[in-house]
This record gives sequence, structure tokens and C-alpha cells, in this order.
Amino acid sequence: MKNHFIFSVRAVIISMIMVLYGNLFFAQNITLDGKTDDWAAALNGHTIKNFTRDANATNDDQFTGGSSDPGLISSWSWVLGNTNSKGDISNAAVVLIDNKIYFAADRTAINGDAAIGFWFFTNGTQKNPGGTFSPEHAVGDLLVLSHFTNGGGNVDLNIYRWVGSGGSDGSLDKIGTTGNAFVNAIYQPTPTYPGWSYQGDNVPSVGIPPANTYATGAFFEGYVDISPGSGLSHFFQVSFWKLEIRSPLVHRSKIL
Ligand SMILES: [Ca+2]
Ligand SMILES: [Ca+2]
Ligand SMILES: [Ca+2]
Repeated sequence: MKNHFIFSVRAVIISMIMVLYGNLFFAQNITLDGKTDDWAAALNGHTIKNFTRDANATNDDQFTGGSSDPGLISSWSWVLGNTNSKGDISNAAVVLIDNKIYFAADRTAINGDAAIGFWFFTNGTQKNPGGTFSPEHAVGDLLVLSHFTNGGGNVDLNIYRWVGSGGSDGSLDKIGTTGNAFVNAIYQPTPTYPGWSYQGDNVPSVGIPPANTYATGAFFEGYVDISPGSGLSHFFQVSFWKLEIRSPLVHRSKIL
């Protein structure tokens, strides 16, 4: 009887552990490893998110030359055009998980390194019909700059906060640099998520990748921690829920 009781307790404990691990498993976290297999579950499992399938052809919205990161929103403009494949994003995703903003994107051509940037707007800045953007920046808008590296692996994130003037870079103030980003170091399938599709360009060193397959250096994932104590928690106090989590402004993904 005693042994039976012990086994029962063990069973309960094991069940509790499984529940705990089950909850962790079903929390659908993103692992920064350059692998794509966590993104579909994360997007399906969380409510604050956005996925955008950006165009690849002549109807691809893109920034015009004067639309710089330190510039005012009123100086930004966009047009429809044929994006250079080196700067052509096909898919972009953002999801909020446990006070972390996770983001992912891809590039069509993998030759060489390329910069990428994500803007998160406090007041929901977005593009307007006719080629303009509004509303203007608010103090606290968040800019994350990083890069695709040709061979894949861990990459740095440079985090900036819009301050208007007097920042480390004028209108932008550099908050810090983290290693919280990764570019795929091995071939990866696209996540099995509605609308997520991809065709890489021919690159002499590797040829044309199969459909819906990322060659090394084509897929980027990272996160910014905005939890209390992170130094970025003020983003919570400026209507975080209105940040453009819903619209990562794919066309702003600045690949140079
Ligand atoms: Ca991953
Ligand atoms: Ca595109
Ligand atoms: Ca676009």
C-alpha cells in the first residue's frame, strides 16, 4: 500500500512536470538558431503578431532614396517598382512572446552581406496611398538594425530609440547592441504557415535553391527584450499595443 502510494505521488509529480513542460512546449517560443521550424507554431500560438508576404515583382512597394532612418517621417516616400533581388524581402513576421518582440525576414539573393532594419512605431506610422507616410515619429519609436551574413550564424542587433534630437546619432539614440539575432547557417524550409512562400534567386556559388527553401544566409531571426529592467520597458508605457507589431513595414526593411 505504501509503495502504491509512493508510486501514485510519483505519478502525480511526473504528471505535473509533464504539464509544466507541456506548457513550456505549447508556449511556442522562438529559438534563435537560424532554423525556421518554430515560426509557424509561434505565429499560431500568440495573438500580438503580424505576418506579411511582400511582393517580388514590379508591384513591390519600396522606399525612395531619400527615406533615411534618421529622417522625419514626412521626408519618407515610397513607390511601386521592381526591387533589386539583393534587397528583395519576400516574407516578414513579428510576434510578441513574454515581453520580447521577435522578428524574422528573408532576402531573395544571398550574395554578400546585407543590412536589415525593423521599425516599430509608437503611434502606428504607416504608408499612405500616394507615396507618403504618417503620422510623424514619436519619441520612443524603436529601430533595430542588423545584417544578413553570407555564411550564417550569430549576428549583432543595434537598437535605437527615436528621440528627435540630441541622441547618439542625432535624431536616433543608440540604446545598445545585443547578440540576439541569427542567420540560417544551413538550408531551411520555409515555415508551414499560410501565405509564407519563397523562391531564391540564382547565385553562382550555390545555384537556384528549390522552391520554399532558404539557402544559407537567406533567413534572419532576432528579438528585442522589452521587459521591465531591460532598459526598454518604457516602450510599454507608450501604448505598446499600438506599436506596429501588426505592420512591420516590410518595405522599410532596409537592405543596402
Ligand atoms: Ca528559430
Ligand atoms: Ca519584396
Ligand atoms: Ca515591398
